[in-house]
Amino acid sequence: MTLIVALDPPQSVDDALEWSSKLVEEVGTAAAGFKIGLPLLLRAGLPGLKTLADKMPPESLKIADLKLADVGHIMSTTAEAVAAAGYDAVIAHGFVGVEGALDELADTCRSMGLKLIVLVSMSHPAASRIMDPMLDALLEEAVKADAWGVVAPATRPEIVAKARKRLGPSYTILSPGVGAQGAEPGTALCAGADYEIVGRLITRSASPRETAFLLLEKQREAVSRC
Ligand code: BMP
Repeated sequence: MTLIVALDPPQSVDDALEWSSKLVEEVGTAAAGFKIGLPLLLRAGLPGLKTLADKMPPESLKIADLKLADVGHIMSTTAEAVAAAGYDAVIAHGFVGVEGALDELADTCRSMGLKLIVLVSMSHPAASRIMDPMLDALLEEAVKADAWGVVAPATRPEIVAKARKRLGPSYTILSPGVGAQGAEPGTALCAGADYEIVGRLITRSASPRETAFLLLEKQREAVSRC
C-alpha cells in the first residue's frame, strides 16, 4: 500500500474527532497509514488522538505530524507524549540540525520505538526558493540522525528523486502534495517515494473510501508507466 491519509479536519466541522474517526473507519486498510497534525490535536486534544489511534487498523502507520522544530529536550518530550497516545512515527523539521536537536529526539525515538521522519523539503512554492538550496545539507542531517524516513514534495518530483539518490533504498520517503496541491497520483512514487500523503482529495470527497481506491488504482497505472 502506498497511501497515507492526512486527517486535517476543516474548521467548519463541529466534532473533529468524530469526523476523523469516520474517515479512519471508511478508508480502513485502503491506506497504509494515517497522519494527524496540529489542526486535529488542537481540537481533539491528546486523549482524542489516543481514541483515534485505537480505531486505526493495528498494522497501519500512525504518524504524528507536529513538524517539530525545537531544541532536543522539547522535541523529545513531545515525542514521548504522542508515543504514549499510540502513534508510531513523528515528523521533525530537518533545519534544526542534529547536535542539540535531532540527536536527542532520535535517542528518544529509539527508546520509545518511534520512527523518526525528517522533513527535508516542502510542497508549497516558497520551499523551492528557501529550502531546496539546502537540500543536500538537510539530507545529511537526516542521515546523521539515523532517521527512518524523510518527507519530500510530490509537487517537485525532482526533489524526491534527489533524496532517493542520496539516501538509497533503506530510507522511507513520504510525499505530500498529491490532489488538492496539484500533483498527480503516482508522480512521487515514480520519482522514488514509498508513500504519497493525501488529505483533502480523499477527506473532502463524497465517498472517501471509493476515492482512496481510485487513487490507488491511479498510482498503480502511473507506476506501471514509469
Ligand atoms: P492536502 O492533500 O489536503 O493538501 O494535505 C497535505 C497534507 O500534507 C497536510 O496534512 C499537510 O500538513 C502535509 N504536508 C504538506 O502538504 N506539504 C509538506 O511539504 C509537508 C506536509 O506535511
